[in-house]
Amino acid sequence: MSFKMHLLTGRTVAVILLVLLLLGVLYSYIWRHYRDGIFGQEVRPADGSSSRVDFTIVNHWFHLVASDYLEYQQPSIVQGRTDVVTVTPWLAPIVWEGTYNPQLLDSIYRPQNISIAATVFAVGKYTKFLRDFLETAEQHFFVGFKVHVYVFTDRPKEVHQVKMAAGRQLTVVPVPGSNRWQEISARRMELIQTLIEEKLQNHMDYIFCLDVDSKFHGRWGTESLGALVAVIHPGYYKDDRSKFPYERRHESTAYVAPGKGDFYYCGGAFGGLLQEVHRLANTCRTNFEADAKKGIEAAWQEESHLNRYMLINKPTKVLSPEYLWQDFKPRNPEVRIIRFSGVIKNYADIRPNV
Ligand code: 5GW
Ligand code: MN
Repeated sequence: MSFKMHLLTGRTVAVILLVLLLLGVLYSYIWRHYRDGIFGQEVRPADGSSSRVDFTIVNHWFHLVASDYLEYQQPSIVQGRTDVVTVTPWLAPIVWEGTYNPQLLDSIYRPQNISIAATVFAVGKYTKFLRDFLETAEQHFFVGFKVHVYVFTDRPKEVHQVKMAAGRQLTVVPVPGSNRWQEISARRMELIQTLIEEKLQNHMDYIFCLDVDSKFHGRWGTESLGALVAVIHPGYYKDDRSKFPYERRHESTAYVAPGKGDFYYCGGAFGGLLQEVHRLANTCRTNFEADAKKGIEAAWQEESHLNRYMLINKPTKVLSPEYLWQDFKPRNPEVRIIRFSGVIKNYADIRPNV
């Protein structure tokens, strides 16, 4: 033993110590990033054990902490809805009435103190839809949660003052008017991107981008939360993919080949985590602009780009057509509740002459 000790010269010892020190620094560096960056903020568990110093590493969408006290109906593993499909082939839930327990979900998300941003555009005569949209959002959209609605409009004076519950607020963002829908449409994604970059980062967790010509009729809440959230278009959900109105010209960046496509999603509602929606908005805007340079406008403008995006970047949660119906459509039996629906509008009356 003592013979071996002699072999450890002073230099060897120094090298070993240096390596150990480097490993220590590396370890604490990785741990800090692991804790703060990848897995989100520290959140205390919701089980009342707040005096303990420990914290649970929570990411809103995969670490779900339930209260020990809530009683709820036993979930079944063999009985459930059989009239609709409730999961995608890539295993994202498809949200239908009867597939989730709203009290349970709210009890999971409330202690996380999440905030939800909502954007809505009301350019030109579309301001007339704002009042109903905002009033019904108060009644049905994330009730009991922190909600910040951003109204983008060229007519700020026409924004109706709606009484909002505590923790909920509205911000009017002035934007230039336009007579061209193409411009309004292109700018929507750009404005969403800038809003996330300049105002929302570090303040909000989730964002939903919604059409203004619609009203809430039923709950839209925590069941809709996911990293990337898309809504099935009510007009095509029983159709073969060959009938989906995707952009079919190769020249467009929104091109979807025949024989491809999962669902047809609507442009009137989408959302998710800030970073995911930021990426979506950025991609769609860039593609929209690339098309415009070539003189191409996709079949359904940003809806086409959204569908192309969602084909490649699969949504982690899909909302059934309950989440965007159309008032003129009779309700189908599998749609047990209409939560959000587009109102019937007189196009000649509200749209600018193009
Ligand atoms: C829409 C179509 C043609 C010309 C202008 C518009 C338009 C849309 C407008 O003048 N002002 C406006 O604020 N928008 C925003 O874009 C609204 O938030 C609207 O809900 C959204 C999508 O347009 P929609 O609702 O007319 O499209 P559809 O497919 O729901 O009928
Ligand atoms: Mn609409």
